[in-house]
Amino acid sequence: MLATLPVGIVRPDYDRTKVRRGVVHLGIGAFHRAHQAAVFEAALASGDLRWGVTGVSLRSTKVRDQLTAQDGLYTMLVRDGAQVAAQVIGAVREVLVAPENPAAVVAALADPDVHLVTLTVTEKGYKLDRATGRLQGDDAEVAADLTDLAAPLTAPGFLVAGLRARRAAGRPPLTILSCDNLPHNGSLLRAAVLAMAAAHDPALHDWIAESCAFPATMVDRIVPATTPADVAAWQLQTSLEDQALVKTEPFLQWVVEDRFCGPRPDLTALGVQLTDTVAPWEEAKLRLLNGAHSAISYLGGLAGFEVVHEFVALETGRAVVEALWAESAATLTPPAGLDLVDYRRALMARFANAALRHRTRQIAQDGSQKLPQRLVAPILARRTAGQEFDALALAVAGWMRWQDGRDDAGGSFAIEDPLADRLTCALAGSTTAGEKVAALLAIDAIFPADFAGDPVVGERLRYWLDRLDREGAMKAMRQLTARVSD
Ligand code: CS2
Repeated sequence: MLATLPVGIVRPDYDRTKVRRGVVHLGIGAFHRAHQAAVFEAALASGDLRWGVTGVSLRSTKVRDQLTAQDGLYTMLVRDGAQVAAQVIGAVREVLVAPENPAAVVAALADPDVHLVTLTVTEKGYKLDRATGRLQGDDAEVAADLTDLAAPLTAPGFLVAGLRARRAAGRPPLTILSCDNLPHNGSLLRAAVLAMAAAHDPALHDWIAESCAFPATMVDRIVPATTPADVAAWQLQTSLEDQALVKTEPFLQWVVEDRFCGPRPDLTALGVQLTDTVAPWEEAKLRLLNGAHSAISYLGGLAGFEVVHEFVALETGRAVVEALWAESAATLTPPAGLDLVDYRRALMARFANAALRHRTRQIAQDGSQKLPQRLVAPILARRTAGQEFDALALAVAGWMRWQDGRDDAGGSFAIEDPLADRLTCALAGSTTAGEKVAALLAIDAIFPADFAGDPVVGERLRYWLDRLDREGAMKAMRQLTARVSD
């Protein structure tokens, strides 16, 4: 691949044969390849060759097959409107497919050269019950891993098996960085790992608790799924067929709690922000960027918008996003260095980046896992402060309406959500907005009791769901934004 690369494309200029394996990444999707892997690539490019990545796919063979065929190399296209910058990334040395060879994953985690583990396993990959904060007892994979770790199935299971092997071999502990969009992701991951370890070996549990580090992180970069059209367009332009190509925006942010238990690259020099408190960064990003994303995905998806930039190109779309931001921003305590006015302005420009073609359907996936931190938490904060929350309520009602599996034009789609069956069951027999809201609010894995039991919340959700049911998303959004500008 490198030999035939057109000029002008940044490529690894370090000796790839000398790169060591310093990082194991669980969940090697497009996001990792355009975010953390790009940072480790910069570490390698700076001459620190300790930070090659072993990627692990917990399910499918796709990324492994694609990357193996290209010696681990892939193109990262950074698109900003009409401008494109291309970089070939060489940081990923290999990809393991966990179900094919779980022992290889455990061995990688136990490798003495490995000091960092990063994870993008999505919200559902932590296998934690939101209501109790415990491992999901009714999950078959969790149950299997709690019994036997010979061939783990879950991310916490693999981590515990790997740490057990490290400890048995007298190797140093690991710093394990959750890079998923969850508040307090470090402590959540730590809780999942410790619960899994406790079920197997109390001494291992104590060793992990005392010596491993689980820093909280906030990760931010918009990385839409690569489409066959992206691959074809790049091939037409360069004659290179890159099935593992990723596309992204110029923006990249990684805020990491400064709590490591071993070696790390010079993260500050690589643009990573090290801090004592990630929470306010995380909260601002979850409520503003991700909250607006979810609102756009449901309301926009219902109204027939295929991609995010088309939604914000419309005045009503932008006004809905601004109304939601006005509500959510007031619930935040921004950290020093974060100006919310600038942040919102920059965010709108990022959403408007037409070259990304970020699909609303992609963002709509796994809503049950995303709603609590993105939309429910700011509503709760506004209720405590006695403030209105119509934009946020419309967004949650949009998610409720989405569960019909049918958009406003009658087009049908599948609900992609780990709780899809539960959602369908809950809604069976409900016809009115009131019945649907009551049925969905009863799911405590999504809605905490103080939210579900708040009559004002129930009333606003019924109001907006009824509007969405009767008149469609476009009219409901116009109604919301007309009120806002009153
Ligand atoms: C999106 C995120 O799909 C989604 O839920 O909101 O993937 C979003 O693009 C990233 O968090 C941006 O950093």
